[in-house]
Amino acid sequence: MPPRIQTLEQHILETQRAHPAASGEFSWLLSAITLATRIISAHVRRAGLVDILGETGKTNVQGEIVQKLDLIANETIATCLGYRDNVGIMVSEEDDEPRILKEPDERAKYIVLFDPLDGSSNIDVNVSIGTIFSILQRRDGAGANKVMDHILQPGNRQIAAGYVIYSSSTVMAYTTGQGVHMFTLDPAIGAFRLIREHIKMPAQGKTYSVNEAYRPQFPKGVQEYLDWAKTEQAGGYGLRYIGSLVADFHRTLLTGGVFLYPPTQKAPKGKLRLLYEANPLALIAEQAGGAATDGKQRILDKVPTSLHERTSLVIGSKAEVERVHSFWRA
Ligand code: AHM
Ligand code: MG
Repeated sequence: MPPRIQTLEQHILETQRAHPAASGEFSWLLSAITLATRIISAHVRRAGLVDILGETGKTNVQGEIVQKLDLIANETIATCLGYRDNVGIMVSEEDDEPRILKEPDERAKYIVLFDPLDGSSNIDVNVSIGTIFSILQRRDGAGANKVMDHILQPGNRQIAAGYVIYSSSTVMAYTTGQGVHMFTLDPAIGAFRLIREHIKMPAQGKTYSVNEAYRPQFPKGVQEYLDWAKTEQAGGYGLRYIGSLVADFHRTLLTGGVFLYPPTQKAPKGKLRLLYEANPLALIAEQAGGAATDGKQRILDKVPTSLHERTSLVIGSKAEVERVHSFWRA
């Protein structure tokens, strides 16, 4: 018999079948995300041929320059999710405020948070970029400030998370808390095909990934770790830094090592966003046997206090994260 082709949608349905209480609602929601990322991938592949490269001339709520593809990706995801009646709220890194599709209720129980195009400063130079998503369920007994109560939940309450990397191929990794599974978009059939199930991040790995140009701005302990990594005693670490979180994380997930974005003088709380970047990747890291902290505590235990909250991030192989902490504790 020829080898079996298993698409992402089949994989989700089969995983759900193992849980008789599952209603299929969740796979309906995830199919909106996979559709959106297939559309974004098609745009990315044609960038340069049509007028979608470059800046829009606008800055987002975080003061960052908005690229044309940022906007396309944001609206694509919003449109695809907008047709799913079980999504109550959408929260995007590119939007000032949450988009409330429906007051979350028994039916519209999902809250989807996403970074539509991570690493977008790399778009114009053909470096890998990605989409990151996190899914929460509405919170029972939310208080007066209901919308924010539904959104500002710690990462350990995520019911799913994932990312798509638009690179030499388009790859999606996702978890629903039962391991991490990876799919490659087959352009011939327009579907994500299963390539690896239950991915395990190597327990250690001799790669550190950090924007070392900020070294003088890092806390002393981080500087000491970076000094140690270059010693003979450390045993030959290499540095890899793409400057696209999804790409740096994808490499770390597959080959081990550690990615760091510590606090700097310019970004004393770190640069990366807790809700759309750190939380989803932390869930994936942990599900693959890795670890993720902000230098002080587990990322997944952080209770967010605002929508676009930033955090420092140390993520990767367990032993390497611990090694960083042996030099630095925030
Ligand atoms: P973005 O979401 O606006 O693209 O910003 C996040 C990106 C990450 O992908 C990457 O890890 C980081 O910014 C790079 O920052 P720096 O250029 O300071 O090294
Ligand atoms: Mg980002």
